Amino acid sequence: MPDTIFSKIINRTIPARIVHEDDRCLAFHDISPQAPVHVLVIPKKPIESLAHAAEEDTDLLGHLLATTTNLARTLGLDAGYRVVINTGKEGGQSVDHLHLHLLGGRSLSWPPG
Ligand code: DGP
Repeated sequence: MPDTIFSKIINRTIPARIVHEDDRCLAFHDISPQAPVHVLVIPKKPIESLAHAAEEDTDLLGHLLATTTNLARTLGLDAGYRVVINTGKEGGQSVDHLHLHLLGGRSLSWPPG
């Protein structure tokens, strides 16, 4: 998988406002926030998209979700939040490194565009 902007954030080649890091994932504020809280949670393992996750990534996917909900708690999103994984071209994915969007801090409409 070719390098993406997110692998550069992982290896600190480019800066980001990091809110969480552990051995398997990194979370940082989105550069173009769509809500008062908009954080991206990414695996350190370079997985291109959710569609590219393999059976062996099942624990990692669970860890990403658990990390996201822990962050929602620590960021004070007690009234609710949304977790989005854009996948592929028609899914609106623009960076080819799996990422979870954590959005909150305002009332979110549905359905998305
Ligand atoms: P998606 O469209 O689902 O692939 O979302 C990619 C997100 O990544 C988008 O909301 C903007 C964010 N993003 C792109 N480049 C950067 C960057 O250099 N730094 C940060 N923090 N976020 C970025």
